[in-house]
Amino acid sequence: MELIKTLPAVFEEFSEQRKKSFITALELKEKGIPFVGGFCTYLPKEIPMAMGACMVGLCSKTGETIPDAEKHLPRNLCPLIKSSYGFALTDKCPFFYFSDLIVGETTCDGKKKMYEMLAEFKPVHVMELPNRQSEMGVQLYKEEIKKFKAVLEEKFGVTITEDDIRKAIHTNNEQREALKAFYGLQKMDPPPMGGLDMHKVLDGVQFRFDIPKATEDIKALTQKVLDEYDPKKYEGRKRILITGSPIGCSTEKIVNAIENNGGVVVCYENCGGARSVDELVDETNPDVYEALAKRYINIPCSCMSPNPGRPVLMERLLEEYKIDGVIEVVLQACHTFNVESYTIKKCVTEKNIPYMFIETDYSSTDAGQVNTRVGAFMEML
Ligand code: BJ8
Repeated sequence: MELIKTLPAVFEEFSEQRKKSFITALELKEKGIPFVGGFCTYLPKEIPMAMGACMVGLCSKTGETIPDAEKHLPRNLCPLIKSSYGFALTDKCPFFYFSDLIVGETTCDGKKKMYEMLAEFKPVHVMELPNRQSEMGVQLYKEEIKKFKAVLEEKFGVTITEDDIRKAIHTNNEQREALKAFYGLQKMDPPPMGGLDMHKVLDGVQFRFDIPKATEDIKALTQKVLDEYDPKKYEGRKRILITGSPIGCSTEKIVNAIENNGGVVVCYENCGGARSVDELVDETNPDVYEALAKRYINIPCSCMSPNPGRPVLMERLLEEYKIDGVIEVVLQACHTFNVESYTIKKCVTEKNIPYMFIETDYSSTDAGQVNTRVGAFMEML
């Protein structure tokens, strides 16, 4: 990344990353580099990366293929699931096409059933993720991670050593540290950037295949944001934390509603933000599989039952980012986050911080309504 570029141009570059990476992916495929596609933060990406494969996220973020998906799937299903399936069905997403193997995981019911259907026309391996963060859960997931390694070794005719895994853990930990330092800039008061710019980076980095280079670019960007800090830009704005389901293309709709009404998004607790980045893999644990299992099963997603880590993370973020208001955004038919919103609301309001719940989907039909509701919420702060 050339640092001569302006800050908006650098943010835009991250935003364009997904599209740009189609060409890079094609070049890498032509060189014989395997591609492994995934849907979830619980997927231990260090295992495919340890064999030199590229990991790519397949969670779709636009509603474009939902009508195709609804030919097979019920209409009243989470848009993330429908749209991801739709992209696979229509082969409109090059990453589905490039993926030599698609890896699912037993998180929510809708996804689990979708994987069964996906396996009828794509090569799919499903990891059995225990839904309980217990010692037994860690042991079960450790065995699943070993099984995943064996599946990759057999499919690609390679051997994945513990040393390879250790290196991949280190590389990814370095990137997690860099990302945390980047989004941690928003602890500043006033914050140095808007929520959409922060999102462009967090989202775009998932489509960078050269992890060390991407990490260097994030570090350089962090420094650049600091160097160009203008406290006046977001002065006096209410500091908002977004939590809930991963919201894909709805991010723009929600963040615009917040930032056009006197707020600024300073923290994302959802996947793509702190939930998926916050914890590192313990590099001192001599058992790499156990280190991975512990780190991944600890992710505080609502598919865990119970899920004590989410209120703990939330309380820490509320304090560190000096949050004035929390907006929970849940995708239509996402039952686990919908039910858990009761606990999250309680955790937030007990700290005397206002909380708002929005249920939405990938369409823009509710943009006006969202804007009105968010506007009223912001006025109340
Ligand atoms: S770790 S948040 S990426 S499961 S698909 S649960 S929106 S109904 S995506 Fe997720 Fe992994 Fe958890 Fe993160 Fe709801 Fe839709 Fe299910 Fe979803």
